[in-house]
Amino acid sequence: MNEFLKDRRSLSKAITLIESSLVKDQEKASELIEKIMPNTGDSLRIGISGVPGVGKSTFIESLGMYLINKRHKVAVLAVDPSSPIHGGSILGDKTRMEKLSSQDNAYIRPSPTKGTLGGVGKKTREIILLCEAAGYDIILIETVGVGQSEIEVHSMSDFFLMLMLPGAGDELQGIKKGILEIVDAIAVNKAEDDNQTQAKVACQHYQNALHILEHKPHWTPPVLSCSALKSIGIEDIWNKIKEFEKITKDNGEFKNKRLKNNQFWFEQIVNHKMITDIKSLPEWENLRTDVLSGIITPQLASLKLFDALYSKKGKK
Ligand SMILES: Nc1nc2c(ncn2[C@@H]2O[C@H](COP(=O)(O)OP(=O)(O)O)[C@@H](O)[C@H]2O)c(=O)[nH]1
Ligand SMILES: [Mg+2]
Repeated sequence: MNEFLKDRRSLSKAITLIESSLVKDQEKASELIEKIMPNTGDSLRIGISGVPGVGKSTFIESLGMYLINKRHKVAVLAVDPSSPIHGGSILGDKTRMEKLSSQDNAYIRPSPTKGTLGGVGKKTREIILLCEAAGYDIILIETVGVGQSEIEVHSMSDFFLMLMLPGAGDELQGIKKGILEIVDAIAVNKAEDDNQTQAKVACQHYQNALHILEHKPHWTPPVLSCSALKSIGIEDIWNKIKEFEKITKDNGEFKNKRLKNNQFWFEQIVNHKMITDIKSLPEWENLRTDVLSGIITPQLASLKLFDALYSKKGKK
């Protein structure tokens, strides 16, 4: 653990630095990341997704408390693509995680209110590293199951859990086919009292749906049910996560996935830098205007733009 990150206040300050868009802060942030690198990587990163209202925050409160009682240090990152527009779910998250947020061994960082890229806080990966350097051994990343954010969160997790609602009929409508291909487990939440029969039906549906897909030979994603509100079924889900961790660590998949995630991250950084560089060229706005007025075709405009980019680079 990095000593200077040992309390939550210093961790928060470091995260604020990482999230800053000021150039001078960004340089400091890069230095900080380099410095903590040797103390990172030693955690289990768990992505948790599902439609708004499925119970993600409540589930995290329940699983988080379970883990705290098992002497883990738990960091929670909420990644919410809607936050820049709607003001985010910070209030919701904090009230749903009341018990957890008062624990010394828990750290809850709500989603940033600005500067998100592709729906997900673009600094989430760095924040994960900071939390690890601060000694958190379980990282829970909550994301709303809309748009690109699941893919992004999947690309920074070791284990990807999808929460579902009980109920017959339309189970598969809320879930895109691609998502079933990347889940490591599905949990049907709110499976208590009168909901139990419907939860069983939903479990069966997802089991069938997953059965059709080809999964990796060493792991068939299990479908479980739970009640985050009543803390039922949480231990079974945790045991499955641990089983997955053991299997994938033994066969090398765990490490492979992290390396693949790094490759994805690298590509994202390059894409982002490329776009920023291009859009900061003076030609960008001019050519956009020209395309809008119809005096140049999009194809020709893009060629001119890249010419401008590369000739600028050549001159450097
Ligand atoms: N009955 C029941 N309600 C739940 C359960 N988990 C969450 N809820 C409720 O569902 C609503 C949305 O929960 P929340 O955790 O904010 O969902 P999120 O949007 O996915 O983070 C809240 O009113 C919760 O109290 C559960 O296991 N059973
Ligand atoms: Mg939530």
